[in-house]
Amino acid sequence: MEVFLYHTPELTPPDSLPDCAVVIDVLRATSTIATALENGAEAVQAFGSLSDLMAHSEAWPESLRLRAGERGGAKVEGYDLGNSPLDCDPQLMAGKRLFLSTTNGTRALQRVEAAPQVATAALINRRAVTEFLALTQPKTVWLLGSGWEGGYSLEDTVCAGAVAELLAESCSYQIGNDEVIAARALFRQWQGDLLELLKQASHGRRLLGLNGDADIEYCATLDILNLVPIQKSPGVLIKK
Ligand code: 3SL
Repeated sequence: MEVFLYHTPELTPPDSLPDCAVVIDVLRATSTIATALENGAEAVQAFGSLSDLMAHSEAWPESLRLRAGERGGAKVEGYDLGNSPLDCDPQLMAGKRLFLSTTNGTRALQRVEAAPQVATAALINRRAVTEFLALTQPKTVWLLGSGWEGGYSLEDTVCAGAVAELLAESCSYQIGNDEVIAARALFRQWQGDLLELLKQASHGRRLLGLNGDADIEYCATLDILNLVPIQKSPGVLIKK
């Protein structure tokens, strides 16, 4: 297994895909996806654009769907939910399909949706995703950060480092690029205070300004969910 890290979809090699892509958007899309599935959502269907989300979700029975839209950190007007994982409570999620569009995370998913295997990772389900990689041993793995509007995200990098660090404990793998080494070093430096790192990150500060303290605290917690969101058809993620 050879593991690469790309900080944003824009930095991935063009016209290329890995055997397994692991999309990361700690704040907050992949934390929300894992939480929604853990709490009973039938699936999460991700869309880059809000208009596509509206068009596709219209065909789904109203009683079985929830629309979640986020732009710039805020809930999109007229949607059932924004992108807070803490809104994904079991009563609301049970049996529903969550139609989700966010600023960066769902765009990152779109970039790799044609890969043979697509999963999502966040700090909250880091161990489950790592065990999945160690078990399935894909030949090439991309850890793909979502970033923010084409730029670097500290919180996605530390999560990639957390996966890469734990993976090294359970199997040997080849390091595909320098980004993996840097991410592991970042995780080693901050593993004792991930909450503080997330609060210092630029998107963490943006969310703090939007009263997102509780979300950040939740998203900074390692290994609390034991599931891997896996793509079953393009853009549609289910619980593994
Ligand atoms: O960019 C994204 O995809 C979102 O996760 C951003 S936010 O945390 O909902 O603001």
